[in-house]
Amino acid sequence: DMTPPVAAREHTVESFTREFLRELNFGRGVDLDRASANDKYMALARTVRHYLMTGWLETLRNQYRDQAKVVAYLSAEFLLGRQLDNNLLTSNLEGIARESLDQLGISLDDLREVEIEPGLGNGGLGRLAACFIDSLATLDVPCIGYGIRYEYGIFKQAFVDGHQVEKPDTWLALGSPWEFPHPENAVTVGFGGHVEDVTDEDGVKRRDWVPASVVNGVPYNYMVPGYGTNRVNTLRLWSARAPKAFNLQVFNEGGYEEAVKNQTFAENISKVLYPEDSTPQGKELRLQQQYFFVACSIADFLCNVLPQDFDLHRLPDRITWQLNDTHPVIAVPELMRQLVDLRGWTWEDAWGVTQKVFAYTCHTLLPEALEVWPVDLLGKLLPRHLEIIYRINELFLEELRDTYPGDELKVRHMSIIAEHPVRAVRMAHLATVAGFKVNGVAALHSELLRDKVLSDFAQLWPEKFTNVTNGVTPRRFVRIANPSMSGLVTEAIGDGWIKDLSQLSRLEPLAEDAEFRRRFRDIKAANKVEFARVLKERDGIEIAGDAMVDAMVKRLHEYKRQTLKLLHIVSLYQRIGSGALPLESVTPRTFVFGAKAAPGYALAKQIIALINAVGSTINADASLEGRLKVAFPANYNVTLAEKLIPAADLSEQISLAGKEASGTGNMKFALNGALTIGTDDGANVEIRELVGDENFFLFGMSEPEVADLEASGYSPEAVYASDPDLKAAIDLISSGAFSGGDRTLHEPVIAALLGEDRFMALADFRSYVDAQDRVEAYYGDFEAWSRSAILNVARSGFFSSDRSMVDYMDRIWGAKPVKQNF
Ligand code: 26M
Repeated sequence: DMTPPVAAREHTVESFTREFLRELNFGRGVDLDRASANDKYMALARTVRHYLMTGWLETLRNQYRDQAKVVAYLSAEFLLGRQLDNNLLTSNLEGIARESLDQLGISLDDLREVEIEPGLGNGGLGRLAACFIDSLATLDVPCIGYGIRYEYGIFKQAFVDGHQVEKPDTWLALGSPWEFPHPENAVTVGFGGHVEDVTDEDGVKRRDWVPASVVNGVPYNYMVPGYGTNRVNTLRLWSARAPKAFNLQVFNEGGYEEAVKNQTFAENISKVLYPEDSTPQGKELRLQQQYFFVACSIADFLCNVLPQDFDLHRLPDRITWQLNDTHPVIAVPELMRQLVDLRGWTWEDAWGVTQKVFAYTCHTLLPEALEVWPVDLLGKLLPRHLEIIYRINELFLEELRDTYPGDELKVRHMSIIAEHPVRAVRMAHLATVAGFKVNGVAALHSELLRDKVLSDFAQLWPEKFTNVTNGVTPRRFVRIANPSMSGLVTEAIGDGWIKDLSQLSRLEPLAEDAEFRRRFRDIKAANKVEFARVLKERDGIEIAGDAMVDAMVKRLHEYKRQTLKLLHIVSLYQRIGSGALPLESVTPRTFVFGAKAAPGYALAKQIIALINAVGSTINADASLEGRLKVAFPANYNVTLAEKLIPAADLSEQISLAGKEASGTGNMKFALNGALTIGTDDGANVEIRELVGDENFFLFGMSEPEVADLEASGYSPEAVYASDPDLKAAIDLISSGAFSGGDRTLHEPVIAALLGEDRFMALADFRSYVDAQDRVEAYYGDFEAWSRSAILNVARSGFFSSDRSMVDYMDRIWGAKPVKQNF
């Protein structure tokens, strides 16, 4: 009998309490009256996971039985956020757990706060991966997420005198109740060494990689439960360990130092998440991480997930490896090595299969964000893989020269190998050559990929290129984060929207219903009070409970233009101070910022310091009577997002057009009834198209206008000189008004804006301030604003990651849902 102790059906308060106390006593070894908050949280988490176990086991059993096509989502990042709430929702246990804990005198909400979120990602790309696996489970699609179990996730941000300080994220300090380690299934991965020619017994010659060191990958499995289905997929994150046997051998040869070194080498690999999300640093350890998790994942799928006797020629029927950006692209030569070197396949057979199993998602348009690996580094770490890449390139260039005879310039541009400034592998080219599909993450982004960044490839293989607009999971970002609005929506249209977000369109007529608008407003107001409470408790920040909440939350990067929003705030402050703007006419507003800067990105850190400096000055200025507040809570993360987004009125999506691939925060805000002020960039384009011009504040240059201005020569100095408000705002910063009279402190930020202003913040300033004036006027008409807010919700169903997954299935994977019976 394979039935776990708690069957899925057995949902009663009594059985839940029994399980919970068992976990407390036998799992934690404590009595209820002596249990710490962590004990209770752990016992609760383990109780909840029991209820999901039947579905997980069933899913695994069926995977063997059905041999259905599986999506393997390969991603260096999964930014999961807290697990308890999601698992309570999918197991349908929230009500029962609350009542059970109530009876025991425990508050469920207190225990929720104990969980430290797994922050195993930087931002958009990592969070997208988490939304996608949630949606695939909900849609009953077989999927395995493969990634890295970083011991330290994205750093914990603190502010010291307004400057960012990074602290280690010790998310595992108290252990995680959600992971299932399987050291007995460890996979071995090689690094370094050399390649030899060998001839085996049958006289067949092959290349044999002899690594200098080996590392074990220990899989940690996590449940990925679907909502409203009993499917529970798996997220498998790899943790690096030194192999005992290897060390023993070295020890016996007297190499104590060597053995310890290898131990350190091995365990460093999954130690820490790299916090850069836009300019890859080309660090050796990063490449080790990439190869480590990819090699573990491929070996795992070929040897453990597929049946022993599986004919790998049929691999394309069983799997698509979806490459989340170029970070896992080393999987391409790794699969070739598995087939050619380890299984003796011909190059042609192996390449034929390889080209049918990989698909590549690109997440950027910034040239400096495209990963390249110097061949010196790659060849030292993965000598055989470099050979394979060279061979792939050789054959590819041959094909190119056939197609474009005499066009050596084109051949050089398209080559997988760059020659300058150093010889290096262009990972995006490798992914595009090997992948059977390449997709961008929003309509505009995919267009620009096709017509600009990868235009040569799109010309050669037009059918390879496609778009899948990103989405977000409505479970976490609506149902869980905004329970009150969810209740109202469900009362109006039933609860079908949670699994089919297009049903939100049925709310449209209610935008005209005054009573519905009032209730919708009341909920937003209550969410603001709750957000204010959280800010007070979490950060000691005091904000008005009823001011407009104007939020810009995303990684700090020049292209996203946090400086543009800051210039608007400074300009308001300056105009109020000068008497140009009467204080009574200004709507009370809280400007919320949340942003981490990559530790090595000096200018980004200076921008953070400037935002904090402006914030302190404004917040301390009694003459403003509290009408303007700047709230910049440190360490913005998924947990805080779930509190902020439901409270927001205005969503700032103000990147320079043509730079933000998609954005996904924009979708979360719209779905929670915030209006967007934004440029015609990324998924903003699609949001505006769907919600309507009247319900969106568009400003700034369009992408073609940006390109024109770039071509004709852009002078930020000239813009500064010609706009008195802009000049006054910048001069106020330069005067030392926000730095106790120090005129040098914020100089680098000002110099970057007046010097090059690479992302044309000054060029869009006037248009932005005008749009903010429209915001201000519209907000005063609260009935009109509420109508627009409701229409944003009603018309944003498209941005469910469930829809994204259906698009991936149709356009790329050819995978299908596999329903299982309860
Ligand atoms: C690469 C190499 C070495 C170290 C780190 C990296 C790296 C890590 C994360 C590079 C980029 C990373 O993330 C980029 C990212 O988050 N892109 C965003 O992806 C979102 C989902 O598609 C989009 O919505 C955003 O527009 C895009 O900026």
